[in-house]
Formats: sequence, structure tokens, C-alpha cells
Amino acid sequence: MALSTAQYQELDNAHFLHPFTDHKQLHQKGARIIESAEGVYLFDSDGNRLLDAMAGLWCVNVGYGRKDLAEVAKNQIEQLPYYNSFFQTAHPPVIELSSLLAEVTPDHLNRVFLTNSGSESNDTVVRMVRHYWQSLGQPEKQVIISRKNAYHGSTMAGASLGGMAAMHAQGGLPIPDIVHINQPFWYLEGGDLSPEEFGKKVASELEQKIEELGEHRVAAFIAEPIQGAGGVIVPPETYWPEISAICQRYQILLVADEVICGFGRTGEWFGSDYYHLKPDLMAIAKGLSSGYLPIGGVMVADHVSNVLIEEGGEFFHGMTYAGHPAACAVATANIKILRDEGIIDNVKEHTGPYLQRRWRELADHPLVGEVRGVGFLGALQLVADKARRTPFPHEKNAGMTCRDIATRNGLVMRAVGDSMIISPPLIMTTDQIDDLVTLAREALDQTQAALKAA
Ligand code: PXG
Repeated sequence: MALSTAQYQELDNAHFLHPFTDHKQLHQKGARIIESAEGVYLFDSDGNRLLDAMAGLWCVNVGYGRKDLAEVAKNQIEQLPYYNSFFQTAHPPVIELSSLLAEVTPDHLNRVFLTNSGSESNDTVVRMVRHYWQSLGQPEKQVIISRKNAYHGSTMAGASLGGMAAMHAQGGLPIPDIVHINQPFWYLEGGDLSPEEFGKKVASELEQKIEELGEHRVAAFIAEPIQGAGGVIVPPETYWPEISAICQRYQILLVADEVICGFGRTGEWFGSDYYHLKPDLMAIAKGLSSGYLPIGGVMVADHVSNVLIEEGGEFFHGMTYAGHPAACAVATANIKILRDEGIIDNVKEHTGPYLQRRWRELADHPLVGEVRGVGFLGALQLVADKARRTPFPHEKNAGMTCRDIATRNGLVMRAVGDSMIISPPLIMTTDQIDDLVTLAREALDQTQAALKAA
């Protein structure tokens, strides 16, 4: 179907309900129609080229246009397009992927439960940790502690684990026995404390919450190593060591949501490697297949999976398409590309440090209060007053203004409130990073002018 942009937009408005969208606003404006992509670039139906500094939605780690992945999908669909693994069957692609995941994830994680998305992975986490404690004869251990402003997906359990107030307000969430502590967002919430003091303080809230609820009721703590959709919030250095120590002191499971941080985003294979965490469960998706096909999963530590196998009976949970042959084959090929082409090593040694150095140059801009980032994740915090860390009033729409200007200039960068976010494909070159930083600075200059004029 090759239509004009206007024709696409008309049909889009008439028939497609977009996710996370104010439909009234969209209908007035019309969607941008992305027709193709190559490397780090998107091409829209008006012939514009955009530098995609978001890797789609934090997922196209190997970049667009890998014909070898298309070939793998085609071959697998010809060989075996579908079979389930519910009733004591398996197939080669699901077995190969599971074994490879055991290799690339931390040593103690050797089994995977496969899903079709990050949200389903986190639903699986909720059901699995509760089933685990029940299997061990501790059925009251049901409560999962998460964090405010966390994003863990959009299903009922995913959105409940998440700490997004606006999501909870639509539809009576969170579901029972999910509670939230504060996030380690020093710049906006740290007050007069140093980042180190603040990191310890918010981490200690985990211990307080466990004490308040009673250890016998707490099943797990879930967190992203670095919050992505919350605003690329890199925790103070004191945060994770303190959380890890608390998890060791108490009998609760540590769940790392690696949906964004996994598969090279930080320059390590996983955010857990970057912060030396030893999670009991790890949710994965996105970079697992670089978004070429939908797939997610939960990596499970041996001491947990052994209980499920030896004590648990049947775990009444699973999705028709979980372990889909084509998605598994593509994920396996994608992981081999990340490994064998040295893409993650390159981010760690070369392009990651380069991006962080160039990105930090933007700290001198009058709108930028803080520059954050690790590896191929970055954020700029736009503020009204740099000296006092004063945010812009909400009505100013500083972040959205900057995002729209950036897009108009050919750069896809996300706004989370007034945090400007990047998460580029891991294959981005230093020349392309230079272009990214130039376009980001232009967007900041034009945003400054637009905010003054408003
Ligand atoms: N966990 C994390 C940490 C995520 O970032 C999910 C779980 C859910 O994955 P699925 O595959 O079900 O979407 C995510 C997803 C945004 C945005 O606006 C981010 C996500 C999804 C949609 C929008 O940045 N992350």
C-alpha cells in the first residue's frame, strides 16, 4: 500500500488506536508515518531522514536494516512457523536461545521463562515469585516492593509494579500487595543532601518498608538498574551497594528489570553486570531481539528455578506465543551479532565513552541543569534556574517543546517531563554521535528562544 501522507493519516485516524496517546491531539496533528529505516536513520512518508537517537523505543540495539535477521526469520517460518511448548514439547530455536541466554547472562542465571514482551515478563515475575514462596511453604510472602516513577510495563501487573501515578489513576491500580518506595532521583528530589547521602537515604527506605510490613510478608524488590522511561535516572554511587546489602540481610528476592539496560545498553551485557548486582530474577525484552520480532523473558537463578522444579508442582502460567520459533531464532542471531561483531565491547571501550564525553559538553547550555548518562543512555535535565535546580513550571511544556523542535530538525529524542532522553542504536558511530550532539544543541538553542517568546 503506497499512499500519500495525508491518506495514511486519514486512515490512521479512522481505524488505529495508538498506545500511550492523547487521541484528540493526534487527530488534530496527524501521525508521522515511518516507511523505512537503515542503520541509525528513519525515513518518513514525506521523504525526511531522522537520526533515531531512541533506537525505536529503546530496543533496536543492532540498528535497522539487518538483512541477515530477516533471512533467519524467513528460514525459520519456512521450517517451523509455530509450535507451542506447553505439553512437554520443545523445538530447536527455543532450546538454542535458552542455552545462549544462560551463557551471556550472569553465571547464576541458567534458566529462562519466555514471553512476548517486557510487560508479560514482569507479570511472570509477579506470579513466579509468589509461586516460589508458596512452594517453600511461605504463602504470606506476597508483597512486592517497587519504586515511584518506575516503569515496568502496561499490563495490570506491569503497571502496578510501575510507579506512574497517572497510570494507577486509570483503572484502580495497583493490584493488591504491591507497594512503592522513593526513587533515587537526586537532581529533582535530593534537596540539600549530597548525591551520596541521598543515595543511601532512599536505599534505606527499602529496609524501613520491609520492617514496616514484616519480612515474612515481603516476596521481592524490583527495580531497573538505571530507570529508563522514568527519565534515565542514574542512581548515586551509594545506592546499589546499599540495596544489595539490604537484600542480603533479608530473605527477599531481588528482581532486576533489564528490559532497557540489558543487551549492551550500559556497555556491559546487563545493567546488573555494570552495578555488580546478583539478581534472583531478571526481566528481559527489547534488545533481546533488537525489536526485530516481539520476545521477552525472565531469567531465573538456579536456587529459584530448582525450587520450582523440585517443589512447585505445575506453574499455571504461559502465553500461546511464548518461545515462538521465529522470534527465538531472530533473538539468537541478534545476540550472536552483538557478541561476535564486538558491538557491546565497542560501546564499552570506544563509542560509549565518546558519547558520554560529547553529551556532557551540553552541560554548559543555559537550559541544562544536569547531564546524566552511562554507556549509550543519556539525559539532559531542562531547568528554569541552574543554580537553584528549579524546574520549569509544568505549563511551560519545556520538554515537549524541545522534543518537537528536535524532531523537526531531524533528531528523534524523547521527552520525559523536562528530561531529554537518548538511547541510540549501539552501532552509532562517532561521526553520527557528533551529528546527534550538534542537533541536540540546536534544539536546545531553539527551545530557549521559543520559551522566551512564549
Ligand atoms: N520494563 C521496562 C524497564 C521497560 O522500559 C517494559 C518493562 C515493558 O515492556 P513492553 O515490551 O511490554 O513494552 C518497558 C517498556 C517510553 C516507553 O515512553 C518505554 C517502554 C514502553 C513504552 C514506552 O519510554 N518501556
